[in-house]
Amino acid sequence: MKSFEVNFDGLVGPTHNYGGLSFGNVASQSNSQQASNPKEAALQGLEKMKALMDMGFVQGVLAPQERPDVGALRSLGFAGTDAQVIERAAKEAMPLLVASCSASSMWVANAATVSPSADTADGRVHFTAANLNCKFHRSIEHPTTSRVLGAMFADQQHFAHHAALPAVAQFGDEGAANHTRFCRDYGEAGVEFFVYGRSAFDSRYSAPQKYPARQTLEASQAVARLHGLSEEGVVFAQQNPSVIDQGVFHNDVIAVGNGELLFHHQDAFLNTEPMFDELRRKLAARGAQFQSISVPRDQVAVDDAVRSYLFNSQLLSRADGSMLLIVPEECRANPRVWQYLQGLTSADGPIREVKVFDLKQSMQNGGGPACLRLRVALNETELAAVNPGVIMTAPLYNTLTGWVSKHYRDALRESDLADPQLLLECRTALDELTQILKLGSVYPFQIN
Ligand code: SUG
Repeated sequence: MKSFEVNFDGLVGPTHNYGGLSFGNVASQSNSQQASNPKEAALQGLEKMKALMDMGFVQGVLAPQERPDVGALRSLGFAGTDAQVIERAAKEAMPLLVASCSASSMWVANAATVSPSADTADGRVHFTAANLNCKFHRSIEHPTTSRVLGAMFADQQHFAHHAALPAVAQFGDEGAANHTRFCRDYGEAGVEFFVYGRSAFDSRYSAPQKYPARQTLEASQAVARLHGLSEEGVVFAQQNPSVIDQGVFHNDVIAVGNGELLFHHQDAFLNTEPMFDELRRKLAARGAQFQSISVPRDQVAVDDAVRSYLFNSQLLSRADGSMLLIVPEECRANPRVWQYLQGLTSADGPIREVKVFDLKQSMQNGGGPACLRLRVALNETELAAVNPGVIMTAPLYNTLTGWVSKHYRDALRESDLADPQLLLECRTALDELTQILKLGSVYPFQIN
C-alpha cells in the first residue's frame, strides 16, 4: 500500500501580531510592538501550501483559533459582555489582552505529537495535543486544537486522540517541534526521536540557565506511552542546554529529520555519539540506515542558525528518492548559511535542492517553514479517511485566498487589539472558514 507524509499547514489567523510574548524566542522578543500584516502573513503561508501541492506533495490545512480568547480572559476575572471583557482587560491588564489575541496556533508543529499507525501498538494514528504550558498565550490553544484535529481525523477506526498532558511545567510538552520520525518508508515501522530540554523529576540532568527548557523528558515519555510505541521504536535525546540559552527554544530550530536522514547543527544535542549509535542500531533493526549531516559550528554558528532558521526547514522526499529543503528567505540573506547551502546541494549527498520562501510575517515571531506545518504520515486507506475538506486543492487555494482578502486587515498594532470589532471580524471569518473546510462547530463561539 502507498503511504505519504502529509504536511498540514497552520493557516495564519486574523489577529496575527507582534506581542513579544515568547521569552527565549529571539525573534518574538526583538520584533515586539512592530505593526504586523495579518493579510500578508496568511497569504505567505497559503503560497507555500500551494507551491508544495503544485510540486506533487499532499498538502493539508489546519484552521486558526478564535481570538481574542474571551473565555480565557473571563477565567482571569474579567466580566461583562464580550466587548466589556475586552475593554476591561485593555484598561487593567494589557499584556493579558495581548496574550489572549495571539495567533500563535499558526505554528502547528506545536499543535500535537503524531505517531503513524506503523509505529503504534493498536495500528492507529495517534495524536496528543500539546499542552504548551510554558507560555500562557500558547497554553490556551489545546482545547480548540483537540476539537479541530478531531474534526479533521474523525474516523476512530484509524485515528486515536489523546488530551493534552497535565497542565504543569513538569509535563511541559511542545508537540512535534521536539519530535522527528526516522523510517525507510513512511508506511513502515520507524524510530521516533523525542528531544527534551530538561528532566523535571531527576536533578542529575543538566538544564539551561537563561531561557526555559519548554519540553521535559517526562512529557516525551508520557506521549510515547500514550501512543503505544515500543522500546525498540523510540530514542530520547537531550537538547544541548547551551543552545537553548542561545535562543533554540524548540529542537526544530537546530535539527530536522526525514526518512533515514537527520540534518542538524554540530551543537544541537548532548551525548551525540552514543545517541546516534542507538538510532543506528534501532533503525537497522527496522531495515533502515541512519544517516546524519552535521553542520559544523565553524561554518554556521548557532547564532546564524537562530537568525536564519536554517534548520527550521522542511526536508521533503521527492518521487526519485532525493530530498528537497524548503528554507525561509532569511537563509539567503545570511552569507555563511547561503554558502553552506550551495555546498550542500552541489555535494553528492541526499539533499539535492533548496527552495526559498518568503515567510517574513511569521519569521518575525520566530516561526519558519517547519513551525508552520504538522507532519502526518498516512497510508492510502488512512488518507481516504481524513476529512477531505482540509486537503489542499487548486479550488480550495483560490477560496482561501479570497476568504483572507475579504476578512483580514493589512495592519495590526497593539492598540487595535482593544477594538471589540476585531472579535466580531474574527468570528465572522472563522464561521465561514468552518464551512469552507467542512469542520462543523469547533470554536467556543459556535459551541457555547
Ligand atoms: O512558541 N512564537 C512561537 C513560535 C513557535 C515556533 N514553533 C516552532 N519552532 N515549532 C513560540 O515562541 C510569539 C508570539 C508573539 O510574541 O506575539 C510566539 O508565540
